[in-house]
Amino acid sequence: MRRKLVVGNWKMNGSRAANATLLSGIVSGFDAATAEAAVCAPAPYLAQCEAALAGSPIGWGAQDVSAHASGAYTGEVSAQMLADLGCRYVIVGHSERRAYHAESSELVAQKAVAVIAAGMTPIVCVGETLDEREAGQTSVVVRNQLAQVLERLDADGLEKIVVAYEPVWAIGTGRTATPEMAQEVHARLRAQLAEKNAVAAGKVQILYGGSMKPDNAKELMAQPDIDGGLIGGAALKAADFLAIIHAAT
Ligand code: 3PY
Repeated sequence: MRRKLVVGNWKMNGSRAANATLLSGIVSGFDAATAEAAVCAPAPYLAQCEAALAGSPIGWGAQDVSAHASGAYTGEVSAQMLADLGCRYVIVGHSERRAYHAESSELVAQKAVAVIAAGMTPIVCVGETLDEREAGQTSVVVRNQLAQVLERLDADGLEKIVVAYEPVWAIGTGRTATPEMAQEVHARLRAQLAEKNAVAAGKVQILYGGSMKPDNAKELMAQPDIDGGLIGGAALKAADFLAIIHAAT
């Protein structure tokens, strides 16, 4: 039985003062019996997350990572550095990175492998644009994005990833896939994982992302292959984030 996982993707938001309020609100209202939870903060605030969340079951993580281990890569942050800061998760391949930083699925796969090698869990994002959906390409697009990661993993590695399906047209737009639309893609992603290893596929958490909010979270997470959410804007208010976690029960 897979536990639900709710991860806040803060994107490039926050300040020390705002994070302190947000983190203490989440910690005081979180009930570990409901679901697993984590926040993915901008890199400069990871140490603040470590301090605020130490001793709490809530995990923290980063929103990106270098595919390289170390060396002359100015501005980059390695997986080992994130592991050193206590990160449990690293988001890789968010559509904003694919779109604004031209990240290919191959690079995303290399990042996922680096994260696993450093002992953390990559949250591998896949998703189609509106044009791709309207052209009937959704299945092909998300399959190809995930395939690059799966090629590099054995059954052991497969169990160490989380997948997030985030239709690009639903990110930051207020539009959400219907629970049925999301479930259809999640089921296909799980079938793709099962082609590699059926037992491991049954354990992988597949999150939905893209304008998940307190008022649509329950319906989405009630679907058999939706194992939680990767939350954007609603993760910036403790009450909303906690309401989404609560909806996972
Ligand atoms: C959103 O919901 O806006 C996201 O991109 C979550 O990652």
